[in-house]
Amino acid sequence: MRPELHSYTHLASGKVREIYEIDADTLLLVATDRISAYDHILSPAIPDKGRILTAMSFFWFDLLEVPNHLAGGPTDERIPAQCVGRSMVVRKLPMVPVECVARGYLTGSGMIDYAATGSVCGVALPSGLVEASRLPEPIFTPATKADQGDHDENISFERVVEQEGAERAEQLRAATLDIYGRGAALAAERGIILADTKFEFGIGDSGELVLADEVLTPDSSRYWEAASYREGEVQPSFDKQIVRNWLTGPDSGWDRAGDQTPPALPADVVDRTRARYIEAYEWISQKSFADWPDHDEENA
Ligand code: Q0Q
Repeated sequence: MRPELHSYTHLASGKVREIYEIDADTLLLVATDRISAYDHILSPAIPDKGRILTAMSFFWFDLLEVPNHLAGGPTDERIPAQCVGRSMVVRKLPMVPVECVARGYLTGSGMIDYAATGSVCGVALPSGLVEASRLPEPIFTPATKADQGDHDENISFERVVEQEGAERAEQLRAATLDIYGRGAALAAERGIILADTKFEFGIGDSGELVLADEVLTPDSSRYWEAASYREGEVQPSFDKQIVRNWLTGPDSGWDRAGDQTPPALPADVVDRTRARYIEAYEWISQKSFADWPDHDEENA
C-alpha cells in the first residue's frame, strides 16, 4: 500500500514541480504536467509532461554514472500512487546555492551579455559571434538563484570563488562542463542540440559534489532540433515552439507585451506539444515512453 501524498510535508513549489519531505533524510520531487512560457504558467497542463521529463532525468542519471541524489527508482514504494512515474525519491542534501549553467551555444541572457561586453559571466568570447553561434568550446556561466518569477542573475566565476571557495568553484565548473559535454555529445548523435543546461549540485557526506534536481530535461535545458539549426537566428524550441507560436500568433488574441493571462491552449496545441516531449525522450533515450511507469491504480 503506498502512502498518501498528504502524509508528506510540502516544502516548496517551483513553476512546474513540487518538493515534499518524506523523512529527515529523504525528499520527494514531483514533476507536474504544468508548462510555462513567457513567464506564465499556462493552461491546460500537458498530459504526461511530468512523466516524460522524469523519465528523461532517470535516463540521464543512469547513463552519466556520476554521484547523484537518487534514493530510489521510478516505482519506489514511498511514491504515492498518483505520483508514480513523475517523481524521484532523493537524498536530502545541503545544496550549493549556485545555478551551474553550461553553454555550448550563444543565446538568451548569454547573447545579451555578449552583445554588451563581448563576454558571458566574465568569459571573453571571440568577436563576430551571432545569435545561436556555436561556441568554440562550452563555457561555465553560473548564476544566482532568483526568487520564483524573477530571472536568475549571471555571475562571474570569481564571484563563485568568493562565495564557495576556489576548490569548490573549480569542482562545480569541471563537473558542469563534463556532464554537459557528455550529454550534448549523445544528444547530438540522436538529432538534438542541447544548446545549454542548468545543473544543481548538493554536497555528499564526504564533501563530494552530488548531481541533484532534474538533469538535462527540456525544462532545465534548451533543446533544438539539429536538422533545423541555422546560425544567426533565434532557434525554435524543440518542445515549446508550438505553444509559443500559438500564443504569439493571430488565433490566440493574446498580447505578450500586455499584462493579460494567456488564454487556454487549444487541444491540438496540447496534443502536438505532448508528442514533441515524447519525441525528445524517445530520440535521446532510444526507449519507448509507453514502457515508462504510470500512476499506480492498484495501490492507490
Ligand atoms: C532541492 N530544489 C529544487 C526544487 C522546488 C525542486 C531544493 N536532493 C535535494 C534537493 C534536490 N533536488 C533539494 N534539496 C535538498 N536535497 C531541490 C530547486 C524546488 C520544487 C522542486 N530545491
